Amino acid sequence: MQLQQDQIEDFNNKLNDQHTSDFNALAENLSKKGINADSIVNKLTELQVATPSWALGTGGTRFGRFPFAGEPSTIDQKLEDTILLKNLTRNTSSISLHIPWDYPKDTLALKQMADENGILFDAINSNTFQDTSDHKNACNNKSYKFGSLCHSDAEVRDQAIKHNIECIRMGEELGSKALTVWLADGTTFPGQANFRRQFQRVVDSVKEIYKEIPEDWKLLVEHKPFEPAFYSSVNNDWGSSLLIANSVGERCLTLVDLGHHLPNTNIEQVVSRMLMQGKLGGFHFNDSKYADDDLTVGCLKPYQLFLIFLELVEFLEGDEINNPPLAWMIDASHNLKDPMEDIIQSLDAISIAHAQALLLNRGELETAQDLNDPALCQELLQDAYRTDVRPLVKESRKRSGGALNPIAAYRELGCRQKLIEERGLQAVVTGL
Ligand SMILES: [Mn+2]
Repeated sequence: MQLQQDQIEDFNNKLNDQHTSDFNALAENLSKKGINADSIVNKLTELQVATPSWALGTGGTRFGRFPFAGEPSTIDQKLEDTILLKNLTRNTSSISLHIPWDYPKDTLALKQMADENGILFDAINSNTFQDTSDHKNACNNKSYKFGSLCHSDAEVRDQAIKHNIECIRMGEELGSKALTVWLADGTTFPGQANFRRQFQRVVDSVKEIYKEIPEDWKLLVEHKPFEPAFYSSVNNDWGSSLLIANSVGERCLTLVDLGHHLPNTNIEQVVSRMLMQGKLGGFHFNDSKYADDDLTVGCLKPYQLFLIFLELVEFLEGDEINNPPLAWMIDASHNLKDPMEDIIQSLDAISIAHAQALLLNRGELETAQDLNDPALCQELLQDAYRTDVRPLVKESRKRSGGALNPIAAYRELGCRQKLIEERGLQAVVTGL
């Protein structure tokens, strides 16, 4: 389904008086602190976050899958949903594909449809963590049961390398500029494999893939401490990820997924370290309580998200950090909520944390840090965090043609109902 711009305008008209009054009041308060609200609004508009194709439908749980009606069952329908999200929020204008879940039948036609709607293709994701029934990621007809790029069998490694190269070629046709490699490689039991040999094989394999990366591309490596390698993952933490990136080459960078850390890891410090090394490639935003729960961004730890954004804003605003531009992506899974509403909430949480981080007076903080005044440092952080920045986020959406309240608009305009009418109650998304 396609939303017309006048549908969004009509929706906004009903909320506009209240919004204008909220925005003007906040802008006036901020100007007393020397902060220009318009400048923050522009920065919020500039930050575009990719929609992951696999999050447009319901994800599976360990015990089953409870599909949401009207899910996109083709790549064209996933693109349609991304266009809908773009029109409502104006904070997402690209889609991140996952191969072979999103194997396009006709890449040129898909690219044309995306071009016509102003949608770009973000990082393309390979998959060597499962044996698919169509064997589209398994040219040598080998199983990934005991790993892929780390495997003791050279033919399995060769197959995984070729799959990644195929993803690069597909991504080139679509205009993508990055390949993301997440490996489930590792061991489930102690002694099952040699840590050093497994790691070396992965580094050597990633080097082979890197040779095929076009000049204007990046190769992103994503770490994760476990699952399904419950005893040891080859790329288990930021340190291993950085080792791989440094061994492979300049355009091989690390990708931080907020759920891929052991509990209580100081993720904002990891972000700072990676930026300092010029090795942060991008993000997978989500939230979690226990592990890689892939919950809605900001639903549990909004203060952590704010602290991460302080590091990101230091990079975006400053000139001391020499790191390439970042790939901003959501990586979430939805079991209960309408996936579209969940992604809208995630985009909203990202914009809010970004706006809060932009409010921090960095000069005052630096002075307080130099004076060893932790109480004042906390006051400054929390003054920014506790400011209700929602009028700034709404203003950014309004100026760029989005809905002042995207979830309310999605519901009021009957979007899910229309998707069900078009696709049926039983439509099930491709993927896990
Ligand atoms: Mn991820």
